[in-house]
Amino acid sequence: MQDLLNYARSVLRANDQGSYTRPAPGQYPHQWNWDSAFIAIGLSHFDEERARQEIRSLLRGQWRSGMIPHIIYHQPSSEYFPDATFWQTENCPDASGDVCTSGITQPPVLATAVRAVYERSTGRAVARAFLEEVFPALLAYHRWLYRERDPLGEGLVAIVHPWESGLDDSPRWAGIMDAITPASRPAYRRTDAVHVPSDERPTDTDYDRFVYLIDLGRRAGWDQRKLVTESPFLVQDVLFNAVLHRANEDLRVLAAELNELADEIDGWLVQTSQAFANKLWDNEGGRYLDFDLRAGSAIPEHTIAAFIPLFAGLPDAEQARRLVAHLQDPAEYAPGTGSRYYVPTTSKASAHWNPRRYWRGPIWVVTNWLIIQGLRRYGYHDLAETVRQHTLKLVAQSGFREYYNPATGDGCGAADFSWTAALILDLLLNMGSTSWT
Ligand code: 2M8
Repeated sequence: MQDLLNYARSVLRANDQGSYTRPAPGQYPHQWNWDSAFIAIGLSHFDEERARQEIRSLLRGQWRSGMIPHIIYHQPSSEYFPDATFWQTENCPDASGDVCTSGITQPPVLATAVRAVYERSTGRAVARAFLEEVFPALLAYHRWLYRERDPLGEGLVAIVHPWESGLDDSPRWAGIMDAITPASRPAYRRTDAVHVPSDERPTDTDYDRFVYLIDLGRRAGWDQRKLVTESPFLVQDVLFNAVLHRANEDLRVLAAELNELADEIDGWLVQTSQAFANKLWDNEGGRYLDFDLRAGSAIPEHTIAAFIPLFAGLPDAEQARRLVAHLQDPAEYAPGTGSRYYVPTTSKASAHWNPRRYWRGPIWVVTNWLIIQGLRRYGYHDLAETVRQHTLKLVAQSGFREYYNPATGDGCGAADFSWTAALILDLLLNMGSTSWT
């Protein structure tokens, strides 16, 4: 255990760029939104001030509208595509004037991370001052999400680009992406496959469509109303909304700490939980499904996203039982046919299942961590412990990689990965607990 802890800390130190932590050397030189939130959770175990710094540097990129972008470009780098200039966010009056950013967001884990950092802090006065400093920014972010991205006003936020989901080439997006014909799109050159074998990354066909959707945003001047009206990709994503709901629970606790009025947050909590029950729950299949707002129908793809509502306390006990049955089915996610470790990101029964390619099958420590927290919350402690042991075994065997082949345990993608290290620290030091302290 001590070796893994030291190794995890050394990976975070090596990726420390001064005020922010890059996800990995080479492949990801900038600051990513949800990576930094998870990194702050890891840092909070051994360097509280650096954890606060991680969050402050992310907030430097917050837009005047409240949006927190998915990438903050604190410094130029030719190693990553798209670079800072590609987004043309300078054409958007809402954009941050302070630092270059992308034009889209990512799963809003930040309030959850702030709560963890706040509650773990030993110096209470400093922690309190930090909370007072960042709380308005968190509230502005959540307000932006519900104001600009909930076109039906039903408590479900829509994403306009697969990168906003964090699970970029998830099979959930395949149908929509395949139907897009990227007739005209800017010229570009991928850099990701320089660092990582191309069969572990999204395909060129995926990238053409990722770029096409960025270009739509550029041409709309990142005007959210235009994007929501025009984007062929407009999805109420189960994972994104579950993470947001959990972040609202955490924001609610932080509001109470500061004696802030919380009626607005309470309203979001009620509305989102009703929408999960009435719209996203597929009673026949016993799981949650994303909703494609353009097509006006649910997306019938089975992936790990269906389990993330456990992390947010959204399912009732029976729904949780049905979700756990999928998780324990060797034909889908449990070790058995075609895999040896928990938890592949895509069901093995999916036509898109691929144990090496990015979000189409490999195990990610970040999704395992979310599932472990969810299982603990619902009292499935034995299964949570099994998933934790599998996760530790993968890193002990193959290092702190970006993702892992569930059939062999081999590491895939980038090496020395920050959120892998950060969340392994949390899994080692916060055993069995559902609270942050
Ligand atoms: C991956 O996404 C970026 C684009 O945002 C990429 O592939 O270039 C995803 O795994 C995403 O969830 C993650 O935040 C990011 C950095 O680790 O990499």
